[in-house]
Amino acid sequence: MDHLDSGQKFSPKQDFDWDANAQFLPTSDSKRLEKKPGRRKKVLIGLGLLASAAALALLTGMLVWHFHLRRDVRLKKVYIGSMGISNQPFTAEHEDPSSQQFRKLADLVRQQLKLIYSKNSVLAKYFRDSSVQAFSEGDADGGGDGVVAYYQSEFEVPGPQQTYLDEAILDLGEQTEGQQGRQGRLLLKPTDALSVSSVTSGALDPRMTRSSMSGDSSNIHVRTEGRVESPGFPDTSYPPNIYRQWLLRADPRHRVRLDFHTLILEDDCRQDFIKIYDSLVPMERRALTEQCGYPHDSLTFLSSGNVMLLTLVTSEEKNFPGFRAFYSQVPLKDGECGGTLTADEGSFSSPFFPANYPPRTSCVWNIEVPKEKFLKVQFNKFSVGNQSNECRNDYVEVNGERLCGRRLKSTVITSKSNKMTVRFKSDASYVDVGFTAEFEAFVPTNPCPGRFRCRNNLCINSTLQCDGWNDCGDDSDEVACECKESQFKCKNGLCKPKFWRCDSFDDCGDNTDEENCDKCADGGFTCKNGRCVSKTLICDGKNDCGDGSDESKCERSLNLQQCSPFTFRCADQRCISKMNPECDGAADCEDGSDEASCQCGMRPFRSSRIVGGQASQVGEWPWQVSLHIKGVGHVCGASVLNNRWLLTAAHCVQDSGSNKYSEADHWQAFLGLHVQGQTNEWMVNRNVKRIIAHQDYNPLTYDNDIALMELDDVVHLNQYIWPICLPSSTYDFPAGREAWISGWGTTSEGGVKASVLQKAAVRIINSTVCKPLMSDVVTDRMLCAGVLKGGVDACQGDSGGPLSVTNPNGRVFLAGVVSWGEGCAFRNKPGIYTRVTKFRSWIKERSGV
Ligand code: 4AZ
Repeated sequence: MDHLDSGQKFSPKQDFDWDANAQFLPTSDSKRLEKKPGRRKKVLIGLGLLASAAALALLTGMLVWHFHLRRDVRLKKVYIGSMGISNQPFTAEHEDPSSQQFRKLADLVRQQLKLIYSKNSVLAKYFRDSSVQAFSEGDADGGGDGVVAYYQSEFEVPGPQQTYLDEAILDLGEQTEGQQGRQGRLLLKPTDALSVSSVTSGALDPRMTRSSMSGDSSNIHVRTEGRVESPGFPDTSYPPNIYRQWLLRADPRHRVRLDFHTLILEDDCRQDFIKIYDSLVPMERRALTEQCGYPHDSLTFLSSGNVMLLTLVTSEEKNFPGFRAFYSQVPLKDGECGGTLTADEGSFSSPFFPANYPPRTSCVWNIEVPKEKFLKVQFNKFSVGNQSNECRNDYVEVNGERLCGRRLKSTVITSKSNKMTVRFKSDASYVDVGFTAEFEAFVPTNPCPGRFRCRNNLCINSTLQCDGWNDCGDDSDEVACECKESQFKCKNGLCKPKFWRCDSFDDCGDNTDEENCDKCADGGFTCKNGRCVSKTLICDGKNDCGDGSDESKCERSLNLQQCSPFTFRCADQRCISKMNPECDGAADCEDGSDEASCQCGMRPFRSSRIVGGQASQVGEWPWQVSLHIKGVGHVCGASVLNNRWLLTAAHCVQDSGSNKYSEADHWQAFLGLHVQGQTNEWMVNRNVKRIIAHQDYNPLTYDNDIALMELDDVVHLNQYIWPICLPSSTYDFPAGREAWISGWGTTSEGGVKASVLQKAAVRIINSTVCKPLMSDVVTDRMLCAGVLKGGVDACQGDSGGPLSVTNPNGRVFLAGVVSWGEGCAFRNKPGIYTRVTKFRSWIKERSGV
């Protein structure tokens, strides 16, 4: 950048320097001036005039520079676009930029662009040159056959005129886009041959134009399936400062399909991101998605036509593993979505669900049932565009009412006739997962035969009415209820089970179930041992309760005179009053031991079945292990503690009849595994050298259900194999805290085991709430977690696996080991886990970890 361009001349700093110069009089003069006042006046006047003249000259210079010279400082602006050409056939040679056909057509396109720009005074004045980047088969929307040209045009514009140029380019796109599909709109003299059906143009994403980046692009035909990966994947992180493009083309009348298998980038999209376009140039109007970080939504994308562009931009900052995606093509079919539905019930979904729907798609479902019936449609999953602009981009329309955005609860819409029309429409950019819907005919006088009808028209099992759970989603099954003896009445009138009082959860919705829980009088603190002390004594560094519980949850870490079961003990045996100080990023112990051994619990490179769960991402649970019995397959889960030791459940390693599960050589541990039976580059398996089940494990009660496994050889830790943090014996996992279960267990009780690693979110449940639910067989060495409403739980095959809890610092701690439960995912039957804090010293003693 030259000095004029930088504009620094007029920065406040320079003005200040100029003032400072004007003040610098020779110091010797000041004395003389004092002695001779007449002369001093003259000198002052002279100096004043001189200073004014200098200031005037400088000001004039500045104005001349600003209004004349600076005007001529021109900026280079690059715009990209596509042009639909209906009177040129597309041939395979047009894919090859070095072919004669490519160059010939590119020349015509450049001339055509010049002509288009010449008709606009702003564009004509500042236009420099155009180049054609690629051609593809004609846009189906833009007039069938023909060709689409993708180009880049360069302009040089004086700084202040930039916005006019941007507007002119935008108008150009809008003018012609309005006429898309109108064949043969001649913008060039007939002799110049091109018949342009559409022109779309726009500015390049500024993050793609950083001068420090090195660019590269590849042309891929997706007729044969294959994969694209970020450079270095999976062995190394992607390089810094790159701008990589993959131009993907399918056969005529096919779509490009791109499935991401792994995608782990930096969290900040300003630094690193991928962006996918429904085009061969990175035009914002055709952007399908932008992704960074560690996305959890569907990562399958489809183009509207037969091209797609994938781009990767990286910064010089931290670099992450990157991505791997599989490409393929799918034939474009007429009537791909929508249709006439005449059955009494059925279902339909957005095209390609659960993949993201393609752009520029519209579907119409006409549902018609016998005349005497009405219809209702229930949307279960629903994520269609964004809601902020009145459903103008992507939407579902039912009987004229538009729905869009993300809906977490089911939405039911009824019609007052036997017909219903459902339309789905996606625009040209930014796609989403879409929806699934079920429809049902009903007799108007009895919309929910044998079931309860919610206010939102959902039908639920009648037994669910007034049971304390919001089954309708709008609470309508829980209003106007007579509270039963086992229930209490919230202030808002809802009835909730008594055992939910004071469990740290706002079950009422108005928090009245959590009020007046303190046993101590006003101003009193209830110690863990039940004693009452003044609240002013909390965290004062003294053990006022007698059990230390008044000093256990302090913000600051005070060095305590006395240790207690609720305080953290540093390696030097001194105790501190801060809650959960280990690996929280602050050095609390004087000897630093609270932050030692913290190579755990991070999802590497991040700055950042199970019943009722969902598939996890590759590398999301790098401490998850699959324990196989040789010749049988997956039996239990386990967690990585370090490069040699695993932690699992003791009940996994008990002999059962002729099965000698207690013998190490029957086992094989798979680390870094994602899909059962599918190996990958980073997965390793190890034989087991030694099993140490807890000496007090009780096979009848499942008390002390914990075991260590030593691998026969160390593993190399990487982003897919990483230890989870072990909590100290005083670590607190409070009731209500979110925890995650993961495993390959069955996805329903007695069902089949999952092949892709599953995950589900549950919550820690207060032991006093949990014990009566589980017939009081939960011991202090067990921890309850689950979703009391039911539907989410660990199940057979998840045993031994982790219950992972993330601390505020982003580190993941092992709160529990999957142990047992009464069936799986039943209402009011939480999962029971081995409470790991109770075994911290046992683990240390037996394994050294
Ligand atoms: C099992 O059999 C098992 N719902 C594990 C967890 C649960 C039930 C059974 C908890 O491995």
